[in-house]
Order: sequence, then structure tokens, then C-alpha cells
Amino acid sequence: MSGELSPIDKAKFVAAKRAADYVEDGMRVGLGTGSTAAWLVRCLGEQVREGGLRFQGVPTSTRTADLAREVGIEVISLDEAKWLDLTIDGADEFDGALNLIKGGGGALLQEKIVATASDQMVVIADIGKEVEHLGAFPLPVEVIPFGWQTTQALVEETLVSMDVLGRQSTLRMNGDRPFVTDEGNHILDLHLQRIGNPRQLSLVINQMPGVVENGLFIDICDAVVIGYGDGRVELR
Ligand code: ABF
Repeated sequence: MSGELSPIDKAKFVAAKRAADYVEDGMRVGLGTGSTAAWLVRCLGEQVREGGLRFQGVPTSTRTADLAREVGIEVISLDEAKWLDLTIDGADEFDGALNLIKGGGGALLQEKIVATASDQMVVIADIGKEVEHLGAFPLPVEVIPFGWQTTQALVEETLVSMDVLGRQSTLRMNGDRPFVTDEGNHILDLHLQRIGNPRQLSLVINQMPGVVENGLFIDICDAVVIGYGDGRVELR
């Protein structure tokens, strides 16, 4: 399945393949979004088709739902599952405390709901996602379309009193139109460079009217499976 891969894709593939070992018969599993999570879904599909693995998957986006069905995974909704044994998902950054920035793929809201409803969350990532301090990757904040510019101004104003280096934000675009999430919302990307206190920032951002959720995952991730371009895998 992996053929001839570039080092970055190999790193994603080996992390995903190792994390697939966490999935056992009878489990209900949250399936993440993004290119690393897509490798996971393909690996699990192969095990379902050829190895007889039986589990139910709860996708975190329409993209992942489509892929999961295509590779033969039984897909159910979160409300059908009610609670999950495990979620495996990618990330944009992770730090030493296993706090994360997610949402570069635009699916942070479903990803956070699904991960929070799971006994265990395992992140799969290439080593390039590891950081000392979160924030070099722009922090995605999902906002409702109504009055989004007012929400953006409020967010930027509030950042003045936060322990961050940058304060600019941009509306995520899809061509010449605002990007629209699976829930019909927009995304503001906050260019903070360095987040001194991710927990406090997350709480403050989520209190603002117009904000639906932000991409900081604090105390949600239990383990990170890290892939390297030479095929090595490491567990944090
Ligand atoms: C999802 O996909 C995200 O939360 C994150 O934004 C992104 C990571 O993408 P990739 O695996 O393609 O780097 O997991």
C-alpha cells in the first residue's frame, strides 16, 4: 500500500501503521482527518478486508467518512456510538506535555468532540510536528459566519492581554471565498508565533460570543506515535 514514498509520507505512514495496532475487535474508534489519518484509515481498511478485523468507526469529517466507507470500514455516527474506546487523529503541532494545535485541515470541531468522547486519544504525527512551544503553526478558531469580522476584532483585542508573541489573524479562504467547515462555519487563523499559556488562551477564546471552538487540545491526548522519514517509530 505504501509503495515508494517521500520521507515525510513514509513518516506519516509508519506512525499510522503502528497506531492501527491499538484497534481491537469490537472497539468503537474515532477516525481523524488529514493526510496522516488517511493513512490510518487505509491501514485499518486493509485489516478489515484481509485480516477480519471488526470494529466501528466514527469519522471526524465528511472526507474521512467517505474514505472509511470506500475502504470497507463500518461507519456509525457519534450519537450511535455514544462513547468511544479510542480516537486516533493527526495534529499540526504537539509539545512535551502532549498538548496540541489541530485544525489545519478545518475539522477541529468534530475532532475535539470525538476525541473528548473517547477513553483514549492517540495522535499520529511525523517528527516535524514536535515543538517546544505551541504557536508557530497558526491557531485555527472556528467562528460562526454571522458578524465574523466583529468576532475577529474581539479576538484580536483580547490577544493583547494574553501571553502570545503575534496578534494578527486571517480569515481562512477556499479560493476567493471564505472556507466553510462541515458545520457551515468559518475559520480564523491566529498568527501567534508562541503561545505562553495554552490552557488560559483556550479558555479565554472559547468564552467569546461568535467563537464555536479553537484548535488547542489541552489534556486530551494520551500518547503520540511519532514517525520518522527512515521508517523508525517512537512513542511519547
Ligand atoms: C487533522 O489534520 C488536523 O487536526 C490537523 O490539522 C491535520 C494534520 O494533517 P496532516 O496529517 O495532513 O499533517 O488531524
